[in-house]
Amino acid sequence: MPRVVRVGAAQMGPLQKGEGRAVAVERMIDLLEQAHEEGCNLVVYPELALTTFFPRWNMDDESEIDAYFEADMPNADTAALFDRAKAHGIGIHLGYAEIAGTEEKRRHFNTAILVDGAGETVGRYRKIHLPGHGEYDPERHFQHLEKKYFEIGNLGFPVWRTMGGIFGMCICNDRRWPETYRVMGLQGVEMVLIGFNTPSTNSQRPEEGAEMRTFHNELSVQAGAYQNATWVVAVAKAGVEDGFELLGGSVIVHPSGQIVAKAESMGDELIVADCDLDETAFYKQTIFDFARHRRIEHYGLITSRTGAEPPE
Ligand code: ING
Repeated sequence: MPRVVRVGAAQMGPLQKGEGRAVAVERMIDLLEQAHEEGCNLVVYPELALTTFFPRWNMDDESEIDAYFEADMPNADTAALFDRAKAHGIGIHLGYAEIAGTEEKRRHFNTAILVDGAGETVGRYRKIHLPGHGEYDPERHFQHLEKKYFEIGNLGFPVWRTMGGIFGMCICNDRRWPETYRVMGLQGVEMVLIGFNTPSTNSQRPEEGAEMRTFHNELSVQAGAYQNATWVVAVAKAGVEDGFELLGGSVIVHPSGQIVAKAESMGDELIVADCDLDETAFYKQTIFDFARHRRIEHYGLITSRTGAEPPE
């Protein structure tokens, strides 16, 4: 019996700074209803799906910053979405800014949550590869202050047995780093769920625009899928937020590395694919049979050295 998951990648269009969570949740529920009509078992929403991509703004006031974060998930703002998903028996993934810890020591993470079709929380992931910079940079034509607002994730790259397979998560910039997929690949992952908010241009090289960034997006997720014999679902928040454009191009990628579905718009758009998790087996048992082919005795630098050290 093939283990087919009908996945709905729920790309979202822009969320303006002035738009509250209710706007996002209402649109997410519309996408969920579309997914239900198309028979989806799982819906994947973007990174930071409930608010505008606020790391583009330089803020110093703690309450202004914390207004973008969620202390609980689900919560009063998202309960309707979680309840509707459970009622339809659909699993969901969504990214959000998480406040954790205690009043004395509040911790801030860029987080994703996975919930199964019974409404049970399967697990959480906290973004490890934080891009951008930690202080206001006047040289950039827009800010990318994830290193200012988030701590490095402290949950590693876990995978979970759920919904008939082995699922993992990562977030946005994580998808550019091969280590991300390999750690999950070494745990037998069969589907990696990714949300992203990717500016369409490079804040340090304005001539690097959407075409190159789309190429790098697809290169990264296709390589990650193929080299670890896993499905990858990568879902954008897209479009122009307060004058700043985010890349679209959400994709569903087969373990062969081929793109099987791709969003065409820059707005709210559901793309659907029947993902047979058993189609990972051929690659895991042949070309990427890690146990047979990997030579870890030669890989020491990967975990013993952080930055490149060229020869003298
Ligand atoms: N955004 C971007 C991403 O990794 C980025 C940042 C874009 C880094 C392009 C390097 C190159 O897609 C987030 N939120 O990580």
